[in-house]
Amino acid sequence: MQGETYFSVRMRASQNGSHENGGKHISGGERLASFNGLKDAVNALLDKGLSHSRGKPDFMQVQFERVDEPIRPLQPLQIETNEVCTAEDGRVLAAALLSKAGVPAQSIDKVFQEIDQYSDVRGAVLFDIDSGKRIDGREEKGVRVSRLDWPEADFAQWAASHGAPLNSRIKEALAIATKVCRHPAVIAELCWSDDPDYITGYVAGQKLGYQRITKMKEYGDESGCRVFFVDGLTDLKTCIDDLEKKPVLIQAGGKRWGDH
Ligand code: PML
Ligand code: MG
Repeated sequence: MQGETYFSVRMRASQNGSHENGGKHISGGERLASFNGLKDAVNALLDKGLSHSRGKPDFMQVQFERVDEPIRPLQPLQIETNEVCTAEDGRVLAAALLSKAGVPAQSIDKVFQEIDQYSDVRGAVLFDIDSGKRIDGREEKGVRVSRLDWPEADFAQWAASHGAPLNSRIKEALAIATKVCRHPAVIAELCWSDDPDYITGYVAGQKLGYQRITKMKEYGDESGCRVFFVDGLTDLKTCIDDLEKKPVLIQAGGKRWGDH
């Protein structure tokens, strides 16, 4: 993506004070926008943070900054939806899919044992399958995948042609999974929402695609997770930097972003 200047726009909202002062995480969001699109992006993120099932925020930060690196266009991962009846079935299926993606059984078991601790992490946990340990060292902050977006018109076309709901949650989650699974050190991602009214989660991998699982927890439960399984990581700082800062735009159709 060349020519126009783009900006990374980020929002985070919490309750009972800011995140760093122990507030409860309510919502976060990321966009990439041209200068003319900044107002819409900021307004969309403001709306997202203000109308959330996790509660009303009393702290919000919305910031934007110019992106100097070229933006990489990526095709979204293939999507599939797996219907399950119970959260237990969902987690068993998630474990099988992680195994199919190449995550060893010991790492899968360890992550599911530690999953309650991971629900306090605002971003993602980086779990190394060699050492069988969490390695990001970011405590409650975790790794915040940023600088990514999927333009609405392209997403709408993609959703119509894949029979997928026109839902910004899917758009955002599939964009994250696509960016993260493209990283050479990432084997797979496991995620489900921390929102009490949303129980679908997914396992994703570059070959596996984006495998939605319709029930990963019970309604009312506010614990979610996002875990990136990594292998052969030689430089942790660069990997975190890539996930957080390398700009990516999801583009399912042939049209260049910015074309009209
Ligand atoms: C989230 O809401 O934070 C994650 C949502 C994951 C599942 C999205 C989907 O339905 O595919
Ligand atoms: Mg959430």
